[in-house]
Amino acid sequence: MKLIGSLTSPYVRKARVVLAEKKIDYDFELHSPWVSGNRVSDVNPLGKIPVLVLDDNTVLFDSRVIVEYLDNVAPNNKLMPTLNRERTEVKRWEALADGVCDAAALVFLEKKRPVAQQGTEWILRQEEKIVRSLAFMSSELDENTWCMGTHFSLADVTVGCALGYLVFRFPEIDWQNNHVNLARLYDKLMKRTAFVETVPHD
Ligand code: GSF
Repeated sequence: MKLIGSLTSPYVRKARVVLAEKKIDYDFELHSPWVSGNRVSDVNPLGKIPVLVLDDNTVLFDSRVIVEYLDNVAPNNKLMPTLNRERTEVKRWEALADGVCDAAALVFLEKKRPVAQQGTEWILRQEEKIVRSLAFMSSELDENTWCMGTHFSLADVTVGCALGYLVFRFPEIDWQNNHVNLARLYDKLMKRTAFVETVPHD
């Protein structure tokens, strides 16, 4: 199988971390939807990465569909529970972490525009989502070892990628001191090979 994506996208990182945690071999093709002349929309009509191309040329997107597929394609190191209630809880963590990435990516893009054209209220609205979501994550994590309690799961992968994206694009956001338990979780995650090998960079 082949993963199409960039080295900066937190959603691509999520897929790469899952591939590594599941020890699945794949080809990685570097493409950014922001580079002119890119062919991402040839494979994904939404023009977004990540895209996973299966050996029979079936194309999968978005990252949530990709990681669920990957978790089920190999029986080892399960990242999503089978029980409906717990599975839903993991997916809620994922929705929250992806939502933080969505808001952060919007702010990043908005701030690339000329200052006079930037929507200050729009930026503030997105920043508030990030602040609230971090507080929610921290309160849900509480004193647990992992997001889901005692077991490492996809929830931790998604939170790690979201926090890593904030570290990468918004180092000025001091979530580490405001939420010490999230910082502890992040430090633990960053010791895993799958995270070390996928640290975002331009
Ligand atoms: C989000 C993918 C996305 O926005 C997912 O896969 O989970 N819900 C989707 N990817 C960005 C790349 S990133 O670095 O934020 C993307 O491809 N943006 C291009 C565009 O045209 O929006």
